[in-house]
Amino acid sequence: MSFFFGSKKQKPLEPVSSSAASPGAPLELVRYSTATGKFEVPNEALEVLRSINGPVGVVSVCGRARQGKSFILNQLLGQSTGFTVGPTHRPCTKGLWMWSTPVEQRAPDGSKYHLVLLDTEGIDAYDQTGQYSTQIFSLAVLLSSLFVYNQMGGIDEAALDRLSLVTEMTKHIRVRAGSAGGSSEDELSNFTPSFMWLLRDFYLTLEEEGRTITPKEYLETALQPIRGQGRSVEAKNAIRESIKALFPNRDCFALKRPMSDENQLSRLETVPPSQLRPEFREGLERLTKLIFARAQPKRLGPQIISGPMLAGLASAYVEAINNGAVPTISTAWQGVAEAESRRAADAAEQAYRDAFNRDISADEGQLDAEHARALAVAQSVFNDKAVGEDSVRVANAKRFHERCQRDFEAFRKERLASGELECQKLINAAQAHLTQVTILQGAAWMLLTSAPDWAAKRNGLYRPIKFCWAKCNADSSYTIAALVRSFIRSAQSSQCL
Ligand SMILES: Nc1nc2c(ncn2[C@@H]2O[C@H](COP(=O)(O)OP(=O)(O)O)[C@@H](O)[C@H]2O)c(=O)[nH]1
Ligand SMILES: [Mg+2]
Repeated sequence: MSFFFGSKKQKPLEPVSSSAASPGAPLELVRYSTATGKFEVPNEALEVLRSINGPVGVVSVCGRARQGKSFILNQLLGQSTGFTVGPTHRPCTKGLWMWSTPVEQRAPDGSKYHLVLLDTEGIDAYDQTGQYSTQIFSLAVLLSSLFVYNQMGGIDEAALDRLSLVTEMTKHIRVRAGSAGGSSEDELSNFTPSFMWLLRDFYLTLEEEGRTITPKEYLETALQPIRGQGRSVEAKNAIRESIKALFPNRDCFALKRPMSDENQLSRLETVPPSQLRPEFREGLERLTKLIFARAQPKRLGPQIISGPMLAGLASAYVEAINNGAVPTISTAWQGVAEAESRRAADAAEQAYRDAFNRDISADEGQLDAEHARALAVAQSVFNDKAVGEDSVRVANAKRFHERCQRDFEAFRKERLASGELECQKLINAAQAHLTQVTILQGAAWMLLTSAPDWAAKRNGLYRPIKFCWAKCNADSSYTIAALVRSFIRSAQSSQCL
């Protein structure tokens, strides 16, 4: 599979803009039907994703319920109401939700890309089984380019233990079909998003041995293996290793408590931003910049993912889970590549039709040249859009070439036939013209030679003769009567008659 072995390290895109208030609404991307026990990807969300042409990044915020995930996403969107923020203990986000209007970003090179923001159901919501949480978590990881893991407070043993879901997840995702169980963390890490551990209501001073440390250093310290022996220590270290192996590109950010007043904390979405603590506002501003800078377009290996590809991946992963299978990245990608290459072939065929000049003359050489020109236009459209392995591309390129060739053959046949007809009509018209001219010339000659004193007036009649001669050569609709009239008029004006 060609995309698997490309280098993962790419020059990061640094967006130059962050979001202003973004109009739109929350839209269900992955819904769980309790009636069927299956996940669904509603069409409305798929259509929004399919409409995003070009690279797309995905920021998902995951973590326990009621810890301000939706609130922080709304802050990223620059609005107080957006994703539902709930004041009660009951979780209000089920499944995966996306913001209906992807946020437009611009890379330093001027190219545009879009960011999709994903809100996820709390992974420990009271009515879930462990497997369900892992599936939600896995889907968010598989679909994002930046995975924000949100939690209250610092990174302690309990917090790390909660992320044992990551180890679970590796059993629920496979890179390649055929490998029994899950894939190794190292192998999976080629496809995992950037990871940001977001700490909320963080009040600790980040210091180590008298030195101020960054949140990233704090995270790395927490991920150091702990000393000791026994199963419990091994399990704790296994979680640390899993996180490190799966998320080689990781960071941490600590946000202060937004307000001191407990009552207002539970309804933050109604509090005007100016009333939030200045240290929280300052942190929020830095966090927003950091998230938008880190949320690069999603990639699978060297392949940059577009909106339609993301829609295809979401459907493929959900379908695999519904079939009781482990979502397999290569299989999902293969399906997407096939669908995309088919779309590319259709687009190329349309481009051929649009480019082909049907007013071309019925000349074999010119027809062939026009076919080659339109085919080159179509090929470049295909090259731009087709993705995936060579075999998939070649098969679809062949399909559109054959269809264009068929189109061309039909057009050539029709054009040559109509060309022949046109030629016949021209020949007939020319023949009719010649006959008429011959008749007129004969009539003109008779007219002249029957004029009185023809020989005497020959010189004076020269101009009218020339005039009438030219007229009947040029215009086959010229009648003998008109010829006579124009000869007489011309001769009278030169006073020959
Ligand atoms: N203490 C505290 N509460 C917050 C914070 N952000 C939001 N909340 C409150 O936490 C509750 C749950 O917020 P919500 O965004 O719905 O949490 P979610 O379930 O994780 O999406 C709401 O009452 C918010 O007002 C925060 O940074 N700190
Ligand atoms: Mg929520």
